[in-house]
Amino acid sequence: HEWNNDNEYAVAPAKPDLKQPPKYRVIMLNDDYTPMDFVIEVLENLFGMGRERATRTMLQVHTEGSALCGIFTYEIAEAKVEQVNSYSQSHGHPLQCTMEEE
Ligand code: NFA
Repeated sequence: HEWNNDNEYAVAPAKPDLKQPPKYRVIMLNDDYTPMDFVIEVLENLFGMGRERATRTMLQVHTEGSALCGIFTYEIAEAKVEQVNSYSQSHGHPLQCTMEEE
């Protein structure tokens, strides 16, 4: 049958590779110092949120300690984290994001 080819070696039948690439959550972390308006600006400009969603997400970080900013491939998630962290640092704020595999 299909495990026996003409060359007398047992070869597994090829199966279609339907695997999706792994995804990563980008999580924003609360701190005591970053101004709320700055956090909203970051969520709007780096995560494409509108003002209402950005405001709700900022408040969730503020009250719960963290919130989801988005779900991305590894490379995009890594770039978002780096952009948030370096932009915040360059403006003298401790705001940080991290990433975790879904
Ligand atoms: N906790 C910050 C403050 O009281 C606001 C903040 C929200 C910081 C979300 C970081 C993330 N100024």
